[in-house]
Amino acid sequence: MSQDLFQAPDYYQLDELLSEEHILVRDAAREWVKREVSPIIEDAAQQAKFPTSIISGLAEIGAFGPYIPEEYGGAGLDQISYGLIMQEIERGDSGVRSTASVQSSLVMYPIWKYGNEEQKQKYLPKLASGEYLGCFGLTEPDHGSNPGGMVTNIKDMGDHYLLNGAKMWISNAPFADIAVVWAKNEEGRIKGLIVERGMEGFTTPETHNKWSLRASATGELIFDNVKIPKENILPNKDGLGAPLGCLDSARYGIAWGAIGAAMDCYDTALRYAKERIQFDKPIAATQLQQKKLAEMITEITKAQLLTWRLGTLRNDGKATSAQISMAKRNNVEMALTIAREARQVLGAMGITGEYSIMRHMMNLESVITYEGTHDIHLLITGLDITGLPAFK
Ligand code: TGC
Ligand code: FAD
Repeated sequence: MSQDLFQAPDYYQLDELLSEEHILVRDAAREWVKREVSPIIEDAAQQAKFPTSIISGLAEIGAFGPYIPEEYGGAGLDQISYGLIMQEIERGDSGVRSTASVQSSLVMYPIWKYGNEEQKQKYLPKLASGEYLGCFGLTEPDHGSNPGGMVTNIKDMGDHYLLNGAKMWISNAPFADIAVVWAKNEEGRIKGLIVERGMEGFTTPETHNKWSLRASATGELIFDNVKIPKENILPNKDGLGAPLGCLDSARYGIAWGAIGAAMDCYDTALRYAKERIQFDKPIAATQLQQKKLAEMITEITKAQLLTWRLGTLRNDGKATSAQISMAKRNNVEMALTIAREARQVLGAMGITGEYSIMRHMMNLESVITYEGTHDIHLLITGLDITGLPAFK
């Protein structure tokens, strides 16, 4: 990729809504992305390799457990800082943000919220420092949008559980040290458990040939009579609400992250349009390109306001799951639309790896599918405003 010249748009002076700490955290993440992610990310995506060299940097900017208390190795930040970190990382690449989201909201969060003190002490500091990487196994080959139908199961064998089943489409699976896995017990109740790499019967084959999130590793989790020690069960919450609670936190981070991808596409397209001369004038001087750019900044600004407000609601413990769904759905669609428009502003150059836009566009095709598809989030809003579930 050519030099990272990113300048963040702030059309409504939203920085005035941020505290000094928010700006410090955001700027540190922004600088780190420019320095450590932008120079290597295109290559990593082209080669379909997760860039392991950035793991310690992610830990240093607080991307692993931003809101987890410091006593467990987290950064102890608020929800706005968490969101801003996700925004800046996804400005670099959605796949890198995925790794941070999974580690923070889908692995550290359930251990913090549903684990006992021993589990928190054993795993959280190592996850915060990046010594351990984790993954989250909810989706199965036959149960994606409907995780409540899962067939992965545990059987009580007295001194341990026996785990059988398979999970699919799992971010970080191929190299994760631990997996937070959701499985049904003999009564059909969903339980969370920590599966460690090296346990006999546990394998994590990689999923190849993706056109999206190529810098993030995706794989399966296969459990063939895996013996799970009883102390690896998360004791403090069960039922489908337990994994869905983790998803609230991750979906919130994605709502911010998508703004980052959109800002990068807009900024790239604006700069290109001002520099590219056709018919003896910059294409930015044409009404058609101005329409695209003006609509992009309008949608980014609306998403920034929506998401900032959601962050303040989360800081006050007042955000609902349905409000989070609305923001995830709106912002990812907004980012994808902007990526497609921005790609066109660059003409043929837009399809090359010289610019980040096409990579963002392809990444966002996963982001609009995972953590609840675009349709599912619409149905969650529909349920919230009518009281009538339309899933089944
Ligand atoms: P339903 O009957 O509505 O609910 C079952 C129980 O869960 C509770 N609940 C929630 N709790 C916390 N947070 C939420 N967001 C919740 N939504 C529901 C609910 O109150 C109930 O509790 P209880 O005590 O009464 O049992 O469940 P349903 O089976 O009808 O399904 C509802 C639906 C479709 C909304 C849900 O299944 C859903 O969200 N499906 C989408 C699945 C999904 O998002 N999968 C994501 C997998 S992980 C992933 O994609 C990671 S990608 C990471 C990356 O790389 O960044
Ligand atoms: P399906 O559920 O089969 O849906 C197919 C289509 O049907 C979609 O358009 C959907 O919107 C629509 N649909 C489904 N139900 C309804 C309905 N009731 N009404 C109307 N339309 C409906 N999962 C994890 O557990 N952990 C991970 O780390 C993880 N990482 C991922 C990484 C990547 C790159 C990808 C692509 C996925 C990842 N996932 C992960 C899985 C992801 O959460 C699922 O793909 C997603 O929840 C959708 O499930 P599905 O793909 O089985 O689609």
